[in-house]
Amino acid sequence: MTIRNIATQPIPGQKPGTSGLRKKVTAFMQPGYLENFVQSIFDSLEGSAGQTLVLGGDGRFYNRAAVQTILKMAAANGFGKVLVGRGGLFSTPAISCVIRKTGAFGGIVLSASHNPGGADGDFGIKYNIANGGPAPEKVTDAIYTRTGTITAYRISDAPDVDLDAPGTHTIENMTVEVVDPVADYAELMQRLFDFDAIRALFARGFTMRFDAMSAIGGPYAKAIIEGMLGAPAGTVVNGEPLEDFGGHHPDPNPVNAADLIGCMSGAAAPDFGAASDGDADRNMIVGRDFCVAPSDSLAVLAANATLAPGYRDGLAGIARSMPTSTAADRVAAGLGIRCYETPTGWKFFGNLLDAGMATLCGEESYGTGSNHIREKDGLWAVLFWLNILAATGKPVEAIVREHWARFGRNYYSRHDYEAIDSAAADALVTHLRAQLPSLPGQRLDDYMVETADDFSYTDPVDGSESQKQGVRIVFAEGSRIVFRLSGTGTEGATLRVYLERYEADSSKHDISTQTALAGLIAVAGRVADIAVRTGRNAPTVVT
Ligand code: G16
Repeated sequence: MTIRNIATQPIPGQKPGTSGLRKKVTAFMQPGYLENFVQSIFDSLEGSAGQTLVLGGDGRFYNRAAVQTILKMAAANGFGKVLVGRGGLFSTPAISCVIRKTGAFGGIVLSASHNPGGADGDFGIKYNIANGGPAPEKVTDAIYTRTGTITAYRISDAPDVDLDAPGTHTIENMTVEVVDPVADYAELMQRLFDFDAIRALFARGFTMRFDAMSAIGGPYAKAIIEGMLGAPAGTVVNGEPLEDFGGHHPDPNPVNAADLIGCMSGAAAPDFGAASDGDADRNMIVGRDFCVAPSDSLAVLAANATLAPGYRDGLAGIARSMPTSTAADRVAAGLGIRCYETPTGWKFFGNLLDAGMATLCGEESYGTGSNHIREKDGLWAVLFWLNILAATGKPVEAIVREHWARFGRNYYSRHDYEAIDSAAADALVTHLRAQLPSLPGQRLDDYMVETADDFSYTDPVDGSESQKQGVRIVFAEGSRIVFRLSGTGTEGATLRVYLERYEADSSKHDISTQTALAGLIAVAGRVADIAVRTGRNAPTVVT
């Protein structure tokens, strides 16, 4: 085995977005593309010599090849040990769990999350730090800077490791341990939730359908829900991770998980439905004929947290991303705790969790999690719901309706305009920003503008600042419109329009969401001049 220095040149555009570097698989497979980025990660780390790295991905196309390359580069860059999931697999939450449990130096997650897989799909890579969470902006900025000056990368010419053979292997002076990707995570879940009560619930005939969308959530859901909790075989569907996710778009929302939504309707519908995404950090919760909005799910979990053993002592605080509805804020106010509002990107929750300021976190983009790890966690949210269902004996819909009756309902929807022209998207945002000073005090149809700004955030723990995190127009009585451009897409730009209206009166909690928001949708279209600037008369996806 020899370590080789391979000359290379900077490749433009290797800038991490909302969550790591995401590009088309074809971009990643260009000579040196992955290697440049990985070397830039390693060059940006201090004190990694002899340390342990955790490595794995969601099993999408190119996962195995990328794992082999990264193992050889880690050995050439002086790491002491790499813990890699069997088959090169790890869900994102499980990597976070294993980094924390083993005291590893950090981890590399190979995933483009909810983006489609396969040879024509997307690939992604993300570095996680020692707390188990995504690297903060100062680290990702340093990595990006390095990609612009790189001249060589280091790699061993050792043969490939047998990723399907659990146990210890060696590359140069580095140990490679192929581990069970599920075990540590399953053990953690067992400590947080009342597995006896959930087992008893299934034993009483409670039925569930968990759609893993042919992604990495399958092995975890099968081991825990069918294995440890005794749900009948077949409860987990699409449970085998496939390189192209079996053609699924593994983004668990009512549009992409239409099959699950269909199964949750009618007399034969199971009591409870759930889905997770490509890397198993997102979740969707469904009752019979009833979808739970992610922002509501966060609020319900927070309001019922003490039913789960891991949260029996209550919550220190709640955190949500800025575009997420303010339903959680109302629960926090009721509990007398703080609700923090952060920019979009799970990495912004890390400091609040580390400092013990927040216990639960959540986002409108089907992400929920807590201080048990430093990533959002799809199966965790599903188990939390199961724990609540077991403890209360009530159906999903009743739990949400009772929540609305107590706290009011935040009608909420996100409209995405995908793959629009990037220049047009930038111009739309510029047009919005130009209006900000004149909007407060204006009446837009039925809505009086209270404040309008481009969200900026000062991290209360380390004082770091993040500017231009989304244009928000806040109206009287708790209605909001937020506009931002996605940081995870790989084609053109995606405009996200987030719409929210608060309704305290429980006799008005039965309106369909799009009808309840129709007035705000019209205002958003006009203020941002969406149809003219994007050339689209309707959003691509409405969730
Ligand atoms: C990532 C981030 C989330 C964010 C989501 C969508 O999730 O961790 O915080 O909400 O992307 O971001 P954007 O609106 O910029 O596309 P994931 O599941 O894709 O890793």
